[in-house]
Amino acid sequence: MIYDPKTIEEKWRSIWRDENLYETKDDFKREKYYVLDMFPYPSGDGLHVGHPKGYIATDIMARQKMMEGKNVLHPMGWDAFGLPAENYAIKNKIHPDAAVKKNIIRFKEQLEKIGFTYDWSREVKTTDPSYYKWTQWTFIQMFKKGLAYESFEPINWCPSCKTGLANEDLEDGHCERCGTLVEKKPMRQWVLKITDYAERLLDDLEKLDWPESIKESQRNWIGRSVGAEISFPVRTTDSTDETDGAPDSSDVIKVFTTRPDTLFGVTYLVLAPENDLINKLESKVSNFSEVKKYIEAAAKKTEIDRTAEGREKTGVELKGLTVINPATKEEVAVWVADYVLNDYGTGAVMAVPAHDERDYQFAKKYNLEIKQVIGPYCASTMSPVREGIKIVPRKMINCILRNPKTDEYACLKWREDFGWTTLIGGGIEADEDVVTAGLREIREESGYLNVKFVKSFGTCFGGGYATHKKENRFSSNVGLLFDLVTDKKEEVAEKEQANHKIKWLKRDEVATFLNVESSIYLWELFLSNENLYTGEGYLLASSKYDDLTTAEARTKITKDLGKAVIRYKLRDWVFSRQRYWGEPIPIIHCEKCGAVPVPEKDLPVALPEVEFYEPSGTGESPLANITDWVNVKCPKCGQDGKRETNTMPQWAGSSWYYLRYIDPNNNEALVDKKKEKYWSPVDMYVGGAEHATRHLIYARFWHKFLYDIEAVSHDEPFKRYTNLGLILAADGRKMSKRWGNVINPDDIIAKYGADAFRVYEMFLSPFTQSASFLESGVAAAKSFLNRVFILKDKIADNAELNNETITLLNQTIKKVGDDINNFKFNTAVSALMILSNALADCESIDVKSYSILLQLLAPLAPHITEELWQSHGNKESIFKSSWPKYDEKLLVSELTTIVVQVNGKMRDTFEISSSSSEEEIKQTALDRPSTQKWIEQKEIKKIIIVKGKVINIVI
Ligand code: ANZ
Ligand code: ZN
Repeated sequence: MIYDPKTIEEKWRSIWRDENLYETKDDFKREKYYVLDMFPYPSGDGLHVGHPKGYIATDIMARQKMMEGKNVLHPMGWDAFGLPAENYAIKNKIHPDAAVKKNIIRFKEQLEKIGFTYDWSREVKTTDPSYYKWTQWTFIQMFKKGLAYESFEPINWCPSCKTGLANEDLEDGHCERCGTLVEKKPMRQWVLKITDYAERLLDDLEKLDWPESIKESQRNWIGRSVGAEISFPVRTTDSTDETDGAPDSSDVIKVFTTRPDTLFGVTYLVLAPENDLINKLESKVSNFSEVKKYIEAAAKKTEIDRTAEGREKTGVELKGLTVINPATKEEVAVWVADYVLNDYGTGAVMAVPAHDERDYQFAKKYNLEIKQVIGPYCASTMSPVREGIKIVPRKMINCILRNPKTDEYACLKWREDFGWTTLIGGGIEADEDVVTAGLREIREESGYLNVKFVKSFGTCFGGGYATHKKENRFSSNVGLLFDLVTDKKEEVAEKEQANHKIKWLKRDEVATFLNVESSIYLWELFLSNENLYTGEGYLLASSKYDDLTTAEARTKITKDLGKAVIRYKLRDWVFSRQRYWGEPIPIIHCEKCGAVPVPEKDLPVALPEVEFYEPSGTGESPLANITDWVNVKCPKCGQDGKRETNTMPQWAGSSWYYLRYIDPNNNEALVDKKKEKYWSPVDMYVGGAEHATRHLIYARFWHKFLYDIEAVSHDEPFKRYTNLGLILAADGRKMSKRWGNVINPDDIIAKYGADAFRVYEMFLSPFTQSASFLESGVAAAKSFLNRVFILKDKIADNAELNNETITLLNQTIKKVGDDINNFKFNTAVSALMILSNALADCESIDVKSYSILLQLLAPLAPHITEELWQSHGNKESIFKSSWPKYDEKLLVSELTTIVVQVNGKMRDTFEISSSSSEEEIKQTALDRPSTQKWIEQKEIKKIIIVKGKVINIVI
């Protein structure tokens, strides 16, 4: 008999179906395993060979867990609402429901051929009224808890899809579906308060066995920022005001900052163009028409346009008013600029150009003051701070003395035993300002008398151990630039001369000459002329907060002058769509009672038939035109009311489908409590990485809400999750109709069989990596299966495997089990190839060993293994057999060969159990006459043993 997948595969699939082999029972006494795929959209194109990769992996897992005796749940269903299905339906002029039905039949046909273990009696479809009844029910529970609310904020609007979108639906400011640039459009919408769950969504990531990369993208999406809210009182600069410039107590501008430590460096404030305060302040703003024009222009820009790095910043000052910096009591100008967004923080920013990149660019452009209040810490590496010794603070100056005629710079070379090379500098004395100190130091150290102060360009802190004073120093170092006017100079004192010499260097020689960190930092600062420092350090020019670390200062300044707050980047979930093909939002609007939820007994609110389901584009859903559906009585007061006509987004139904598989036909509850408790959480979930900050955030939120209302018993839905890498076309591109590179699994299976297809997709690459699909690889997988098939001819009654092969068999049992659990299917396949080759090399093989090979291969290639299993005397399915166990003792090969050397020359060999000790190896070697012959009773000086390999006897 030859290996013919066609007859084998169809035969077994029909037997499995007849025997209900994959029916999952709620057998609460057995240990459960719930393995889940992200369910597909049944699109009109059907499956290509890339789609089943994850399904094959979970199927392998499911089959292996079945063989381990677990009660396995491995369901499948359809995510059939939403834009893809609707757009397909519009394009092909069929009702979305009819299109979905047709597409599902096609998908199922394709999936069936691959030989999956789905229990189709648990199939769910998000578009079934009996399913979306519970999507609507959950919405109503959220509404009752204040978590679903109506909002009129401007939202993302896709002009091509003609619907509002959530932030999660955007990719770089474009519609994730169609790629169109998204606009901001103010409109009424339903929003879910996912932000109430931000903290738990963030904290509970710790509990999850998920790839770190996915957790990290969720963390970034949630975007927790710890900071402070600080209030700046508004002051009108109109001096005729009788309050005479005193703060007008009614108006304050609140800002959110993550850097309250920079408060003393605030040189202006910025409001977002949409900030309501601007209109409130209208009467005080003397150039309001100019401001208004700017705001109108900003409204036309996208968020990406406004915030993209390196984009030219624009803004307009609000003339006629200032605010008071609560720390310095100084007046600060207020601007409106579109680099500030209205929906983050308070929509207002305290600008600190010396320490914030965006503010810096803005200040440069509009010539606003840049005031340094943080200095970096430059630790000395030549003489590091020593533990446990007191730290003496010092105020110092570092001078760059320039000869403008030659562009040369005076530096100091210190005595050999100090070894320093620095700028000119020293401590500031009690009665001195920095310039006086600089002039004095230059005179003392270089003798030059005629120098001119140019500017002070920045400060840094330094720290190190001062050997000559036996103390640690913490210094602030102000950088000053001086120009040499004439070279008139006096004699430098002997004491100074003994310590250091002046060296004049060219501009490009200085950097390599200097070796003290603070000098190097200041020199580079001087060269770059960029007084922007965004890092941590110590405070300066901040009165009583001077010399505090930035971290200490954040706490202190927040406490004294602000209020600690935590902000999240996560926004509430814009939950309504102005489209037809979605779950109707179960709300009735009543003039008297407002928004009233549909009574639970009236659920589901079924999606009515319409004549035209194309979006209107006006922001109204096509449902708005069906008057007899829209007009209903208010459930509360009985007066005339109107149904909500927005529908839910595509992500609604997919946020909880995994719960419905547990109890798909329940009409009384979303899921039965006992069943839920047994099956939850999902043990293994597999899907695409693109869902990291969409579905996987929404589902976690939805689930946590259900947990809070005690509808489910666990607070996280998916215990373990893994990404899958894409399968690309042979040309390295994604498979797509557009590129004409789609391969249909039906064709591959017709040619090579489903088992070869499955084995190939798993062998192709590590599971999480992408790789190109090559038909030649499927052919190779088929010939591997063929080798297993013909191996059966080697089975003999009294066959016994040699020790080496027994070891390999045990190793393979362990490896394949571990690999499947760790999603390393490619190495599981190669281990099985090695084993089958080793068996092929044997004279004959016993039926038991052959059966083990079949069992190990069964999850990957279920049809061929079932065929061979049952044709070798087994009456029941291979998937009802127990997963093979390995013998720990047999994992290392039993005997190893030891080489005996005498004085490094090989003289003998012998075999010994590989688990034997060094002492045993030594004794065995010495007892052997063939070894003794070479030792000749001489004294043994030393014995060296290389475990498992060599014993060297030195005489
Ligand atoms: C002053 C400051 C000084 C800031 C400094 C930073 C550095 P994250 O970390 O992303 O939360 N900011 C606050 N609200 C903003 C808004 N609506 N639009 C644009 N920018 C806004 O960012 C918080 C920082 O972003 C805040 O801290 C604020 O600038 C700015 F040396 O305040 B910072
Ligand atoms: Zn779109």
